[in-house]
Amino acid sequence: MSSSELPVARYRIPHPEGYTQVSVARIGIVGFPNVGKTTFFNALTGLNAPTAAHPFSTADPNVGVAKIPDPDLDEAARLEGSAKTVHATLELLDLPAMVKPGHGAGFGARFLGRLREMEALAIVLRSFEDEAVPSDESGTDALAQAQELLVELTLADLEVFERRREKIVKEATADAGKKGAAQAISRAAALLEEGMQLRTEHWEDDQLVAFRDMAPLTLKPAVWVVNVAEDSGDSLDIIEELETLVPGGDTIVVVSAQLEEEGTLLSPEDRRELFEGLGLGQGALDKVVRAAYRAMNLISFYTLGPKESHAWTIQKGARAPDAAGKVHSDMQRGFIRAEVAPLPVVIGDGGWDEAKKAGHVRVEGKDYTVTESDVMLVRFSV
Ligand SMILES: Nc1nc2c(ncn2[C@@H]2O[C@H](COP(=O)(O)OP(=O)(O)OP(=O)(O)O)[C@@H](O)[C@H]2O)c(=O)[nH]1
Ligand SMILES: [Mg+2]
Repeated sequence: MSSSELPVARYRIPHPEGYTQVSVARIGIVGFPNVGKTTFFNALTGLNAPTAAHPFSTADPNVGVAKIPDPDLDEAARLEGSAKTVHATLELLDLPAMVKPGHGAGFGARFLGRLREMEALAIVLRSFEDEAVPSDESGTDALAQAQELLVELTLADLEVFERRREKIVKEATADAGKKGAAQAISRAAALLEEGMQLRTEHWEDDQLVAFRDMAPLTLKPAVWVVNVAEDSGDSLDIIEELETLVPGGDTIVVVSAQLEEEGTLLSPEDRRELFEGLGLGQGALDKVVRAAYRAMNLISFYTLGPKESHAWTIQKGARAPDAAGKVHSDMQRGFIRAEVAPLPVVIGDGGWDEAKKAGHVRVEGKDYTVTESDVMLVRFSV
């Protein structure tokens, strides 16, 4: 698996209006026909969108929500006796299949616009063999599919960048203020022409802003999902080979989408037993969701209490008042200070009050940068 330590911040186009404008994290699922995209979508969302053993069974996108697994939140809610537990979520979009080069016109290309609205991509590669599920439109060679999809995504971006380059280079001759943007767009177009993914390059914030309304697909962090047969276990060879092919910082996970979908029907205990028996550990869904979350540069912070224990999503680097604003706009407006302690410490102490007694709760002001797993109690006045 690619390292989670790699900087991912640069993939994100900075938002001029700041952190509070960050919407829900959205992931688009892409891949060739019959690779298990919808099966994977169902496994993540617990929904029951139709799947079929014939290609192009998905003609319209499916939309759903995946709950981020969070055993620490569950444990904290238990300690606080919370009436309700609210997990962080991801929004998923399951798209009609892309078409292999030379296989005619398909649905996929028509939906690339929808894909541009996503914060990250989950690219599904078929590695399972199954006579009942034709593979003519995809093949079962995950590496070949990855290579072809990298090309498709690059070409899709190139088309948009070439058009923009022509326009902005002209405009920049009359308007010196557009020179920087014209240069950035020209450089990006040249890289795409060479077949490079834009996320493999370093871009300054103002250059990323110049790309903003094109929402380049090759700038989005990707999670590569290798869909293997049920009895394959963790196929490490595929991961190693794929790592040489995909941009550094992308994540690779191996799943059996079918098994994961079946797993959603079992009790948590039975599911664990099944997965461990097959050498799949916790199952891959946790891995996928977490990887995507990390790739989008998002962190969780928590509010705990008897009414509700809640995991909130915010962009890395956000300050305490921005976090408070996620919970309630009044809390941001009237922010005075926040009491803060890491969730594992709170759990170790046996709850928030106990953590306070133990002297583990700090007081932070409005310049405090929220860190992963902070529990926050906001003091405010409006
Ligand atoms: N053996 C096996 N079959 C699978 C696996 N994942 C999906 N399938 C089957 O493959 C067929 C296609 O799955 P879908 O999830 O519909 O695939 P898709 O990529 O969404 O297909 P399109 O929407 O048509 O592009 C279905 O019959 C699934 O049951 C798997 O891991 N192993
Ligand atoms: Mg489908």
